Amino acid sequence: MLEPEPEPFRLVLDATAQALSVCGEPLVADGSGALYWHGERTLLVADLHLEKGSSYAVRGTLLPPYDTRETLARLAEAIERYDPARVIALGDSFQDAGGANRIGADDLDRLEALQADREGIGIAGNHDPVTKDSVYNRGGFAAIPNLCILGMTHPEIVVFDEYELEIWGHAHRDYHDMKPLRDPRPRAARWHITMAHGHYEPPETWHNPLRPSWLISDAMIAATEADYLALGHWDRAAQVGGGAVPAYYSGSPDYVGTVNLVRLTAAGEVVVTRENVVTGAP
Ligand SMILES: [Mn+2]
Repeated sequence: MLEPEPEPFRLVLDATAQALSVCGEPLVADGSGALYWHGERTLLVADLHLEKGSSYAVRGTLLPPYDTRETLARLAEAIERYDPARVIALGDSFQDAGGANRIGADDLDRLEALQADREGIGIAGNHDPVTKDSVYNRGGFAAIPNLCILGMTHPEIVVFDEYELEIWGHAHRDYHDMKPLRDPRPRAARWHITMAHGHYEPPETWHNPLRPSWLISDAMIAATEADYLALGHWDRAAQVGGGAVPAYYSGSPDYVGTVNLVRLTAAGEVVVTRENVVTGAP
Protein backbone atom coordinates (compact mmCIF):
# COMPACT_ATOMS: atom_id res chain seq x y z
CA MET A 1 0.00 0.00 0.00
CA LEU A 2 1.37 3.41 -0.92
CA GLU A 3 1.79 5.96 1.83
CA PRO A 4 0.43 9.48 1.32
CA GLU A 5 2.97 12.23 0.98
CA PRO A 6 2.16 15.31 3.06
CA GLU A 7 2.58 18.50 1.12
CA PRO A 8 4.65 21.40 2.51
CA PHE A 9 2.85 23.60 5.00
CA ARG A 10 2.49 26.45 2.51
CA LEU A 11 -0.28 24.50 0.80
CA VAL A 12 -2.57 24.62 3.84
CA LEU A 13 -5.58 26.62 2.61
CA ASP A 14 -6.60 29.28 5.11
CA ALA A 15 -5.72 26.82 7.89
CA THR A 16 -8.96 24.97 7.23
CA ALA A 17 -7.65 22.17 5.05
CA GLN A 18 -4.66 19.90 4.63
CA ALA A 19 -3.23 19.43 1.18
CA LEU A 20 -1.75 16.05 0.42
CA SER A 21 -0.84 13.96 -2.55
CA VAL A 22 -1.02 10.30 -3.46
CA CYS A 23 0.89 9.07 -6.51
CA GLY A 24 1.38 12.75 -7.32
CA GLU A 25 -2.37 13.35 -7.39
CA PRO A 26 -3.25 16.48 -5.36
CA LEU A 27 -6.04 16.06 -2.80
CA VAL A 28 -7.40 18.12 0.03
CA ALA A 29 -8.65 16.78 3.38
CA ASP A 30 -10.98 19.66 4.13
CA GLY A 31 -11.67 20.86 7.66
CA SER A 32 -15.40 20.49 7.00
CA GLY A 33 -14.92 16.70 7.04
CA ALA A 34 -15.09 16.37 3.25
CA LEU A 35 -12.36 15.13 0.93
CA TYR A 36 -11.72 16.94 -2.33
CA TRP A 37 -10.09 15.38 -5.38
CA HIS A 38 -8.91 18.17 -7.67
CA GLY A 39 -8.20 15.97 -10.69
CA GLU A 40 -11.76 14.66 -10.82
CA ARG A 41 -13.35 17.81 -9.30
CA THR A 42 -15.08 15.46 -6.86
CA LEU A 43 -16.11 16.17 -3.25
CA LEU A 44 -16.82 13.17 -0.96
CA VAL A 45 -18.93 13.34 2.22
CA ALA A 46 -20.61 10.79 4.55
CA ASP A 47 -23.05 10.60 7.47
CA LEU A 48 -24.32 14.18 7.45
CA HIS A 49 -27.29 13.04 9.64
CA LEU A 50 -29.34 16.14 8.77
CA GLU A 51 -32.21 16.91 11.20
CA LYS A 52 -30.62 14.93 14.03
CA GLY A 53 -31.52 17.57 16.59
CA SER A 54 -35.20 17.65 15.61
CA SER A 55 -35.24 13.83 15.59
CA TYR A 56 -34.21 13.78 19.25
CA ALA A 57 -36.63 16.61 20.05
CA VAL A 58 -39.59 14.50 18.88
CA ARG A 59 -38.64 11.99 21.57
CA GLY A 60 -38.25 14.60 24.28
CA THR A 61 -34.48 15.09 24.22
CA LEU A 62 -33.81 18.72 23.47
CA LEU A 63 -30.55 19.50 21.70
CA PRO A 64 -29.60 22.84 20.11
CA PRO A 65 -31.69 22.94 16.89
CA TYR A 66 -28.97 24.34 14.68
CA ASP A 67 -27.30 21.10 13.54
CA THR A 68 -28.83 21.05 10.04
CA ARG A 69 -27.97 24.69 9.43
CA GLU A 70 -24.42 24.19 10.67
CA THR A 71 -23.86 21.03 8.62
CA LEU A 72 -25.22 22.66 5.45
CA ALA A 73 -23.10 25.73 6.11
CA ARG A 74 -19.99 23.57 6.37
CA LEU A 75 -20.94 21.72 3.19
CA ALA A 76 -21.65 25.03 1.44
CA GLU A 77 -18.26 26.39 2.47
CA ALA A 78 -16.55 23.29 1.10
CA ILE A 79 -18.51 23.53 -2.17
CA GLU A 80 -17.76 27.22 -2.47
CA ARG A 81 -14.10 26.56 -1.76
CA TYR A 82 -13.68 23.88 -4.42
CA ASP A 83 -16.63 24.32 -6.83
CA PRO A 84 -16.82 20.54 -7.41
CA ALA A 85 -18.38 19.11 -10.55
CA ARG A 86 -19.53 16.12 -8.51
CA VAL A 87 -20.56 15.43 -4.90
CA ILE A 88 -20.67 11.86 -3.55
CA ALA A 89 -22.65 11.17 -0.32
CA LEU A 90 -22.13 7.78 1.32
CA GLY A 91 -25.33 7.23 3.33
CA ASP A 92 -27.20 8.51 6.39
CA SER A 93 -27.43 11.94 4.82
CA PHE A 94 -30.59 12.37 6.93
CA GLN A 95 -31.09 11.19 10.50
CA ASP A 96 -34.45 9.56 9.62
CA ALA A 97 -37.31 9.50 7.09
CA GLY A 98 -39.16 12.29 8.89
CA GLY A 99 -36.32 14.68 8.26
CA ALA A 100 -38.01 16.05 5.15
CA ASN A 101 -41.07 17.03 7.21
CA ARG A 102 -39.01 18.75 9.83
CA ILE A 103 -36.34 20.45 7.75
CA GLY A 104 -36.95 24.16 7.44
CA ALA A 105 -37.81 25.68 4.07
CA ASP A 106 -34.68 27.80 4.20
CA ASP A 107 -32.48 24.77 4.81
CA LEU A 108 -34.19 22.83 2.01
CA ASP A 109 -33.58 25.74 -0.35
CA ARG A 110 -29.94 25.77 0.68
CA LEU A 111 -29.64 22.05 0.06
CA GLU A 112 -31.17 22.34 -3.42
CA ALA A 113 -28.95 25.28 -4.27
CA LEU A 114 -25.86 23.31 -3.29
CA GLN A 115 -26.77 20.52 -5.71
CA ALA A 116 -27.55 22.81 -8.63
CA ASP A 117 -25.17 22.67 -11.60
CA ARG A 118 -23.23 19.64 -10.36
CA GLU A 119 -23.49 15.88 -10.37
CA GLY A 120 -24.38 14.02 -7.21
CA ILE A 121 -24.36 10.36 -6.28
CA GLY A 122 -25.49 8.88 -3.00
CA ILE A 123 -26.77 5.76 -1.28
CA ALA A 124 -29.52 5.55 1.34
CA GLY A 125 -28.36 4.40 4.77
CA ASN A 126 -30.15 2.72 7.67
CA HIS A 127 -31.13 6.12 9.09
CA ASP A 128 -32.58 7.36 5.81
CA PRO A 129 -33.94 4.29 3.94
CA VAL A 130 -35.82 4.72 0.65
CA THR A 131 -39.36 4.31 2.01
CA LYS A 132 -42.43 5.80 0.30
CA ASP A 133 -42.32 8.74 2.72
CA SER A 134 -38.53 8.94 2.64
CA VAL A 135 -36.74 12.22 2.76
CA TYR A 136 -35.56 11.55 -0.79
CA ASN A 137 -39.08 11.19 -2.17
CA ARG A 138 -40.57 14.09 -0.20
CA GLY A 139 -37.63 16.29 -1.05
CA GLY A 140 -38.02 15.64 -4.78
CA PHE A 141 -34.46 14.42 -5.09
CA ALA A 142 -35.29 12.38 -8.21
CA ALA A 143 -36.06 15.63 -10.06
CA ILE A 144 -32.54 16.95 -9.50
CA PRO A 145 -30.50 16.44 -12.69
CA ASN A 146 -27.33 14.35 -12.51
CA LEU A 147 -28.13 13.03 -9.02
CA CYS A 148 -27.97 9.24 -8.61
CA ILE A 149 -29.32 7.61 -5.46
CA LEU A 150 -29.17 3.82 -5.29
CA GLY A 151 -32.62 2.55 -4.34
CA MET A 152 -34.37 5.58 -5.83
CA THR A 153 -33.13 7.00 -9.12
CA HIS A 154 -31.27 3.76 -9.80
CA PRO A 155 -32.65 0.54 -8.26
CA GLU A 156 -29.31 -1.18 -7.73
CA ILE A 157 -26.55 0.01 -10.03
CA VAL A 158 -25.01 3.12 -11.57
CA VAL A 159 -22.78 2.67 -14.63
CA PHE A 160 -20.15 5.16 -15.73
CA ASP A 161 -19.24 3.95 -19.23
CA GLU A 162 -16.56 6.59 -19.73
CA TYR A 163 -14.64 5.16 -16.77
CA GLU A 164 -15.51 1.50 -17.42
CA LEU A 165 -16.89 1.68 -13.89
CA GLU A 166 -20.02 0.26 -12.26
CA ILE A 167 -21.16 0.88 -8.69
CA TRP A 168 -23.89 -1.32 -7.19
CA GLY A 169 -25.47 -1.85 -3.81
CA HIS A 170 -28.70 -2.71 -1.98
CA ALA A 171 -30.31 0.41 -0.53
CA HIS A 172 -32.14 0.34 2.78
CA ARG A 173 -35.83 0.45 1.82
CA ASP A 174 -37.28 0.26 5.34
CA TYR A 175 -36.10 0.25 8.96
CA HIS A 176 -36.14 -3.56 9.23
CA ASP A 177 -33.16 -5.85 9.18
CA MET A 178 -31.69 -6.99 5.87
CA LYS A 179 -28.43 -8.29 4.45
CA PRO A 180 -26.67 -5.42 2.63
CA LEU A 181 -24.52 -7.81 0.54
CA ARG A 182 -27.16 -10.40 -0.42
CA ASP A 183 -27.34 -11.63 -4.03
CA PRO A 184 -24.01 -10.21 -5.20
CA ARG A 185 -24.20 -8.72 -8.66
CA PRO A 186 -21.98 -10.28 -11.35
CA ARG A 187 -19.26 -8.09 -12.82
CA ALA A 188 -20.12 -6.41 -16.13
CA ALA A 189 -17.42 -3.73 -16.30
CA ARG A 190 -13.66 -3.43 -15.86
CA TRP A 191 -14.14 -1.74 -12.47
CA HIS A 192 -16.74 -3.36 -10.23
CA ILE A 193 -17.37 -1.42 -7.01
CA THR A 194 -19.83 -2.37 -4.27
CA MET A 195 -21.38 0.07 -1.78
CA ALA A 196 -23.05 -1.09 1.44
CA HIS A 197 -24.31 0.37 4.69
CA GLY A 198 -24.21 -2.19 7.51
CA HIS A 199 -22.32 -3.89 10.34
CA TYR A 200 -19.37 -6.22 9.85
CA GLU A 201 -19.25 -9.11 12.32
CA PRO A 202 -16.04 -11.18 12.42
CA PRO A 203 -16.17 -15.00 12.37
CA GLU A 204 -15.37 -15.38 16.09
CA THR A 205 -18.52 -13.54 17.20
CA TRP A 206 -20.80 -14.34 14.25
CA HIS A 207 -22.95 -16.72 16.31
CA ASN A 208 -23.47 -14.31 19.21
CA PRO A 209 -27.29 -13.91 19.40
CA LEU A 210 -26.89 -10.34 20.68
CA ARG A 211 -25.20 -9.15 17.49
CA PRO A 212 -26.60 -6.09 15.68
CA SER A 213 -28.61 -5.88 12.45
CA TRP A 214 -27.62 -5.33 8.78
CA LEU A 215 -24.86 -7.89 9.09
CA ILE A 216 -21.88 -8.39 6.82
CA SER A 217 -19.59 -11.46 7.04
CA ASP A 218 -16.23 -12.42 5.58
CA ALA A 219 -17.97 -14.82 3.17
CA MET A 220 -20.42 -12.13 1.99
CA ILE A 221 -17.55 -9.72 1.37
CA ALA A 222 -15.60 -12.32 -0.63
CA ALA A 223 -18.71 -13.22 -2.66
CA THR A 224 -19.01 -9.67 -4.02
CA GLU A 225 -15.80 -10.27 -6.03
CA ALA A 226 -15.61 -6.48 -6.14
CA ASP A 227 -12.51 -4.44 -6.82
CA TYR A 228 -13.45 -2.38 -3.78
CA LEU A 229 -16.18 -2.54 -1.13
CA ALA A 230 -17.08 0.88 0.31
CA LEU A 231 -18.73 0.53 3.72
CA GLY A 232 -20.71 2.94 5.85
CA HIS A 233 -22.26 2.68 9.34
CA TRP A 234 -19.25 2.47 11.65
CA ASP A 235 -17.88 5.67 13.13
CA ARG A 236 -14.35 4.25 13.28
CA ALA A 237 -12.07 3.56 10.33
CA ALA A 238 -11.18 -0.06 9.67
CA GLN A 239 -10.40 -2.61 7.01
CA VAL A 240 -12.62 -5.67 7.42
CA GLY A 241 -13.09 -9.09 5.83
CA GLY A 242 -10.67 -11.82 4.93
CA GLY A 243 -8.67 -9.67 2.51
CA ALA A 244 -9.78 -11.21 -0.81
CA VAL A 245 -11.78 -8.04 -1.49
CA PRO A 246 -10.51 -4.69 -0.18
CA ALA A 247 -13.31 -3.69 2.20
CA TYR A 248 -13.09 -0.54 4.28
CA TYR A 249 -15.11 1.62 6.63
CA SER A 250 -13.81 5.16 6.32
CA GLY A 251 -15.45 6.17 9.61
CA SER A 252 -16.74 9.52 10.75
CA PRO A 253 -14.15 12.21 9.92
CA ASP A 254 -15.12 14.14 13.06
CA TYR A 255 -14.42 11.10 15.22
CA VAL A 256 -11.37 9.49 13.60
CA GLY A 257 -9.84 12.61 12.06
CA THR A 258 -9.25 10.88 8.73
CA VAL A 259 -10.95 10.02 5.46
CA ASN A 260 -10.21 7.10 3.15
CA LEU A 261 -8.77 7.77 -0.27
CA VAL A 262 -9.33 5.02 -2.86
CA ARG A 263 -7.38 5.09 -6.09
CA LEU A 264 -8.17 2.83 -9.05
CA THR A 265 -4.99 2.96 -11.09
CA ALA A 266 -4.43 2.48 -14.79
CA ALA A 267 -2.32 -0.57 -13.91
CA GLY A 268 -5.33 -2.17 -12.27
CA GLU A 269 -4.29 -1.62 -8.67
CA VAL A 270 -6.61 -0.51 -5.90
CA VAL A 271 -4.72 1.73 -3.49
CA VAL A 272 -6.38 2.71 -0.23
CA THR A 273 -4.91 5.26 2.16
CA ARG A 274 -6.14 7.14 5.22
CA GLU A 275 -5.64 10.87 5.04
CA ASN A 276 -5.61 13.23 7.98
CA VAL A 277 -8.36 15.79 8.30
CA VAL A 278 -7.24 18.99 9.98
CA THR A 279 -10.14 20.42 11.95
CA GLY A 280 -8.42 23.07 14.04
CA ALA A 281 -6.04 25.92 13.47
CA PRO A 282 -2.43 24.69 13.07
MN1 LIG B 1 -25.66 3.82 9.89
